[in-house]
Amino acid sequence: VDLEAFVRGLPKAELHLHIEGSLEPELMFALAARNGIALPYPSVEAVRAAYAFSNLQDFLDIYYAGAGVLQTRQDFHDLAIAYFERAAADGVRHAEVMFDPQTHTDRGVAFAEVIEGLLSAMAQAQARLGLSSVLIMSFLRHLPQEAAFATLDMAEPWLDRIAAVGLDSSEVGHPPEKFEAVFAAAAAKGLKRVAHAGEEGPPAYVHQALDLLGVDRIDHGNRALEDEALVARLVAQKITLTICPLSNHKLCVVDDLAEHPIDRMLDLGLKATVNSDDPAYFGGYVGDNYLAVAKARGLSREALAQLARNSFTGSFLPAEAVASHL
Ligand code: ES4
Ligand code: ZN
Repeated sequence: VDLEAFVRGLPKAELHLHIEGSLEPELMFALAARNGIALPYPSVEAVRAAYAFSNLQDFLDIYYAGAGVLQTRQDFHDLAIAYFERAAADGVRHAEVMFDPQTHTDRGVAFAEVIEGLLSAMAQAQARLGLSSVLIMSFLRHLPQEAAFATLDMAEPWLDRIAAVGLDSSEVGHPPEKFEAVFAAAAAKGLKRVAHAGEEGPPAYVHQALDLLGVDRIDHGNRALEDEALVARLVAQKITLTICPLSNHKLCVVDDLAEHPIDRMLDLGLKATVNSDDPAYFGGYVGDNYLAVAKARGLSREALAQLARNSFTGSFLPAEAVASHL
């Protein structure tokens, strides 16, 4: 079989996906029309042309503006079901979906609208596509910790439907230590923890995420490679890294996909996985990410299979479910 069919045929989990980042320009225009919102772009093509980023903040400014078309639970349902259909077509059997409540509640959209729309799409994905999923509620790190606490309070009625909390948005200047107390509160409520660290921020932020936030996984973690002792620690503790090759390229975390360290990470014994991050903005879904990095780095099929296995062993699925996918 050709490489494309091989990648598609690998059962895989997606562990790093911002649902707001799966908003394709076509759906953005459809929702803008449905909700009577004017977009600052004349066409779908003009939106896509604006997706040229030189760093994380460049991207975030456009990403938060795009999310403004999401208003009702139907909008969140439509957004998520479109993602699940694409993911299923790529061989994704399980998805751990991040959402940013503050992006919506701060502009007057009720938390219930956001989460109920996502939950109804998740139930439909399970029933129609056989795709299981869990939610990761992510706090915006450029906002104060008190705002994260307010979000955790809002989520209280749905805590049994939320697997974990996460930490995203502008990394540099907003270290994990800023959120130590709210992560402790989330842990006390039985939630797992993940955090973006070492995407643009230094290795010290990865250490902090482990030491102060008690994370089960690191989102990105690329810059951990700069710190030999940290690599040894991540290997010893079997910490999964959710790597996003096309995102890394589009946000200039790597200059060239041909220099992506994914195979170096595997060779070092790190539990690397391949994910799409914000697929509508970075040029591809999870299958595209496997294929692009496989071609750029000449990855073996064994390496691709290892990455796919790591996605299940690094997931929040119970052990029996993990075993059923391996
Ligand atoms: C994100 Cl790539 C990335 N990094 C940090 N925060 C984010 N939110 C959405 N995508
Ligand atoms: Zn991300």
